[in-house]
Amino acid sequence: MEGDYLMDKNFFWGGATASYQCEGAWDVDDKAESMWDHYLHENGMENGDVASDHYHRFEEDIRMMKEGGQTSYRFSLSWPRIIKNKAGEINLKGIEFYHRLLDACHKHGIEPFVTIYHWDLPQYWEAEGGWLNRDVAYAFEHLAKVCFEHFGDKVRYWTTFNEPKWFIANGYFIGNYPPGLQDVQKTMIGAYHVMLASALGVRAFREGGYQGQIGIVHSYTPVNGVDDTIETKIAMRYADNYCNNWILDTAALGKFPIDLVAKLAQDYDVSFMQAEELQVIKENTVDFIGLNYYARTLVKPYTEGETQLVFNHSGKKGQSKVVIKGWFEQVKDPNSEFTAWDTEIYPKGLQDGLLEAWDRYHLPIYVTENGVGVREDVTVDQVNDDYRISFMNDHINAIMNAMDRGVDIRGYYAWASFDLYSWKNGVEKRYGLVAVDFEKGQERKPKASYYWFKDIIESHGEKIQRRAFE
Ligand code: BGP
Repeated sequence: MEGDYLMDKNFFWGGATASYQCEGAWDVDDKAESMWDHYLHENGMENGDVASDHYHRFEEDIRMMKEGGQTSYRFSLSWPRIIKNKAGEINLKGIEFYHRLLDACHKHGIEPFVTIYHWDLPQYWEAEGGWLNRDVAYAFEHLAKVCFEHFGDKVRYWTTFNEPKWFIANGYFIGNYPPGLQDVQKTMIGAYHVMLASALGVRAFREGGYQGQIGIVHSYTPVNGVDDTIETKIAMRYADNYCNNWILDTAALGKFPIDLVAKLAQDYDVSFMQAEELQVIKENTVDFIGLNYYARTLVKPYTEGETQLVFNHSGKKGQSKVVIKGWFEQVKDPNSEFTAWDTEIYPKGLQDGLLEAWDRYHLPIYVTENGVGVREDVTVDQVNDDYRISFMNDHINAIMNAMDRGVDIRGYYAWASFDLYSWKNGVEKRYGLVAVDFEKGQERKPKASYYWFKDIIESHGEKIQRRAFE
């Protein structure tokens, strides 16, 4: 095939994490409670109180990134660790923690790639309605300013939000994440406030004249249809608007998809969209986009029945279902392989998605998460995760194929740098390049994939086994 593409030496290779999923230390050093702390404690569920104890072990974790040849680390800042209360008071102990973490990155030559919000809203804001409350968008703007002011000289790559689609749909429409609602009107309001908050963050970044660039991270599920009929094409557009366009169009082009707004306006109230705020969204688009890729969305036209949104958090195959009444139905490709959590393994979707995103937005792209979650026995000397190696190989190959066709891709982050807490799936769903033995004193041991990744990075991608998809 064309092009043995070598990544240039500025291409970022790394892993990603999120504050709630790895830091632990949930009530240490004056950290406030997050909505996830509250929700999981209230419901007596497995939680991230300790997680991977990254709060106390970040030095070791970052040293291992360096030793694994990695050049960048994507992580998020915990809002309730940084801001104490609704009045916006700063917790200096939280600020100092992130200074130590950033210093450790720089000491090891690791470029920090920082997410401002990865889902851990302070509970003091959730108690006021969370993302349904317009004030929260402006509180996010304050948080963003505090972060830029304190960390601006140590960070060159910022993103406002991780995956608006995922935490808004799960929290307000599907109901499997806090605050656990199933309400379309509220989903729309929450989605709007998040996209407004993102634009306010971009505006604060630009007005402050800080170094570097700012983007947004999206949970990208490129849409395919089961056939070429006009009905399927219509279903695909609905699915694309639901899954992707309301985030990427809005962040990159400065406007919500007009057909989506028109469709929703038929049955719901859209008067919460205010002209001055839409102007802020229009004027403050991102410098780049981050795409998290796990799988595509394969759809057929809606046939009958009520909306059904069932997610598999048990790791027992065959439970998930997505039907949105009047819009589309998600289907499973019988020829594909699926994980125990019903995630399709489909590397071609990443290539297709990158080409599509480039075509639509023409902005630099970072693949900000990609990985496979499985049960693993971590008591062995070394986890031989050949399935992860083949998964990563095939997805990096997809990236290289897209680069060969001219897409400007600037980094690849494995999810995750090390094993961590997987939201409603607990810690049994493992994604890390490094095994963490949660039972045995948080012991860290690199998996086979960690060494494989090191080899790939040192070869600048040359050792990826290439193949064309068509
Ligand atoms: C993304 C999130 C991550 C991470 C990952 C895997 O949506 O940004 O936080 O958790 O998915 O998902 P899960 O842990 O649910 O398997």
